[in-house]
Amino acid sequence: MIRDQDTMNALLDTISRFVRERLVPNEEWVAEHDAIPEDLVAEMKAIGLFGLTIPEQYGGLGVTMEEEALVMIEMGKTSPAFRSLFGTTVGIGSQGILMDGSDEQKERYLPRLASGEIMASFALTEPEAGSDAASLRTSAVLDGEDYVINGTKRFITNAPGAGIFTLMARTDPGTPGAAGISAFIVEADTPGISLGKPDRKMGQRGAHTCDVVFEDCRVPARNIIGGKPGVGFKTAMKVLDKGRIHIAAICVGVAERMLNDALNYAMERKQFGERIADFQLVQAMLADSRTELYAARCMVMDAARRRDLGENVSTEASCCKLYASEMCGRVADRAVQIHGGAGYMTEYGIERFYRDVRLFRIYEGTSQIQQLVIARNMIREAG
Ligand code: COS
Repeated sequence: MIRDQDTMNALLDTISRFVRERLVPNEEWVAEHDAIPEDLVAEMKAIGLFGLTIPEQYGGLGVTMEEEALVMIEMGKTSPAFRSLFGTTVGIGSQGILMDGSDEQKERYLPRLASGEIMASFALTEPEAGSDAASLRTSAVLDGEDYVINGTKRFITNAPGAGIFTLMARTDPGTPGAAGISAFIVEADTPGISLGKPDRKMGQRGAHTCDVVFEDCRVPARNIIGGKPGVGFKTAMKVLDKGRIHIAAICVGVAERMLNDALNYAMERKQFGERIADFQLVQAMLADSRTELYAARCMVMDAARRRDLGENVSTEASCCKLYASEMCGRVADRAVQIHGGAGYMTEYGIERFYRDVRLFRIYEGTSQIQQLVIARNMIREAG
């Protein structure tokens, strides 16, 4: 749902210009220095990117899912590390508070997230609990007015800069699986929290992940999201349903960028006396990419609109994440292929995207987890 077409067009125009004029020229610098320049961070805040999904009453832009998808497609047209900087704050880090939090929790945290004063991270994954998220072991034991938290969270995006964590921990050790899990808002400066050393990754340099270790970390019981223990896994799953549409939209944007780069290269590069764009085998790669991209875009927009209408889009979100991330991987592969030897060379930039997009098929649920969610939902509905 688009609330006001003129306002939306103006926002998309601003973001598109920002991406073209400010982010694209800095892609190499970011990859080389593994950091995003402070002036760009300030500009992202000024545009409102950190508050994109946070309701206007808390100082955000309060975009709908359809609007969010359109913004993410634009943001996708540059290095994914830029999106990652605000992605956890507008996405998986904040949405649990928005969906299930109390009014007091919303008032306390959302305005500071919306302004970019603090960032939010989502702490679900553990060394022994990745795809099988419900097996997480981090414990939260009630002691007076507080829960005492112990455990390690792994590969936590934006943890080094986070002001708060949306943390999933087991409050009921006697209940295995999902029902014993609660979601907490944990302030990052709480004593007992330490960060692991920064992870060294295949790609997305400039986006930072690390372990977050909780040792006898005391968190007030009132920081359980919505004040309800035992429903944290469901909160996490609802957050991920939305996050999967967001990631799929990013995949569409990055694929558009890579395909555009490949097309431009194919129209300039000459071999056998002709532009390589005029060779049918190259055209096949361009055409297949365009077709798959169009399909992914249609899927994302449809799922986003349905979600805005209040439908349960768990299946559609997984379909989008599965298809768009796999599509993005295929487009990256073809884009490198069209560039030939240049595709393998750092200076052309396309090999960087090839490495960057590999993550999309893994995080916020691997392709295999999406397949599992889709098939399970089908079976449940048929039964
Ligand atoms: N929305 C709301 N509730 C949901 C839900 C959703 N999308 N998906 C599951 N639930 C509920 C279920 O209804 C169930 O509740 P009841 O027992 O009351 O019925 C509960 O959550 C447990 O669900 P389920 O039995 O399906 O859990 P499983 O452990 O079998 O598996 C998967 C769940 C595999 C789908 C889940 O662990 C998953 O998504 N894993 C990937 C995790 C991930 O994406 N990690 C990335 C980290 S963030 S980068």
